[in-house]
Amino acid sequence: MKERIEAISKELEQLKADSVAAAEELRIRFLGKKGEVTQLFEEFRTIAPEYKKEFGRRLNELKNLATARIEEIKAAAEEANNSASASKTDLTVPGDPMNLGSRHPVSIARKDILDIFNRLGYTVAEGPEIEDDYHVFEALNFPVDHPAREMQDTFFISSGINPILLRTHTSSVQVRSMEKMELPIRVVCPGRVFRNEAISARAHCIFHQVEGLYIDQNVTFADMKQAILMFAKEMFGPETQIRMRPSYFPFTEPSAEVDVSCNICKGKGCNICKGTGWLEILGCGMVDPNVLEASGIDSKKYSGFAFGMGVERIAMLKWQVKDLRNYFENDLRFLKEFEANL
Ligand code: 2U9
Repeated sequence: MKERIEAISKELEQLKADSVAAAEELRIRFLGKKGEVTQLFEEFRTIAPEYKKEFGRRLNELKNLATARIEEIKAAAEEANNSASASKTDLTVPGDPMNLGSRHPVSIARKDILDIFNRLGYTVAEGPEIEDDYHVFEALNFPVDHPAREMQDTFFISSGINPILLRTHTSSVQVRSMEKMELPIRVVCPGRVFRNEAISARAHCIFHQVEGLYIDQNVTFADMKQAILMFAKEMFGPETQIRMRPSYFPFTEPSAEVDVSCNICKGKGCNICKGTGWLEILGCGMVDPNVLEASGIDSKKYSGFAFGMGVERIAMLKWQVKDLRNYFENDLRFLKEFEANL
């Protein structure tokens, strides 16, 4: 009996079945009414009592092994059967449409802006959204009583000599670039900015900017005008013209606001440009000597220009988005409009 138990165990280890029916046949062969294992249980009745304990244990082990192995073989056969029927699937049936995501218009505009300045030799610099008063206001020549420094305009995190706040512009990143980079400097600084404003179709308390800074010897207003003209043509089309209007910022002198010719009506006047033929896209100016000196740059030897733009605004003008709030609502009907711009 011992030899038979061992032989059946060995055979069970090596068994295979190529169908569920073959697995069932194996079950009958070993565990059926007249099966090999069942037979051994019959013979067990006749063995001498002193062997009963040992063979009882061995026989139960054999039965458990046979049951487990045949279950395993059956499951494997079922699995093989399923994948064989899967391969009979009609591969010509059209697939279910897949919902592809798309880039957010603000991301697309940000990338387009950075790519253009990258081709002009500008590298990208980023910095913290939580900043100190020094890098956001003090180093940028903001007078102590400037309204931007008031609670109504800026989100403060702490008070004191050099309060911590949410940056209101990415100019702080250019200040940090001036502190650590070697001259000449040519950087563009993209990022989120925060202003304590009521939300409307044209303003939001969080928005995105790209600012730029170029500092070298003999940098002139004409260089700035040329860089901005190049940017405008690349962004809004080769026919685009620019005009500059005098303006004021604490950190630049002289300063200007830049308009592009309206590419909807080609300058004739329409409801997008409110009949003027022009659309404001950015502010710019020659870096104020006080700003250069605050970061340890000799303003007698070096000069530079800077510019700043709102990314949401650029994207509104490029794709005629009427309400800024669309950018923050994540309505798929709006976002899907930009699928083609990946
Ligand atoms: C340094 C020196 C000068 C950055 C500049 C502007 C003009 C400007 C606004 C446009 C719309 C911000 O998003 S907006 O509200 N920006 O008009 N920004 S010049 O000037 C700098 C920056 C850093 C060290």
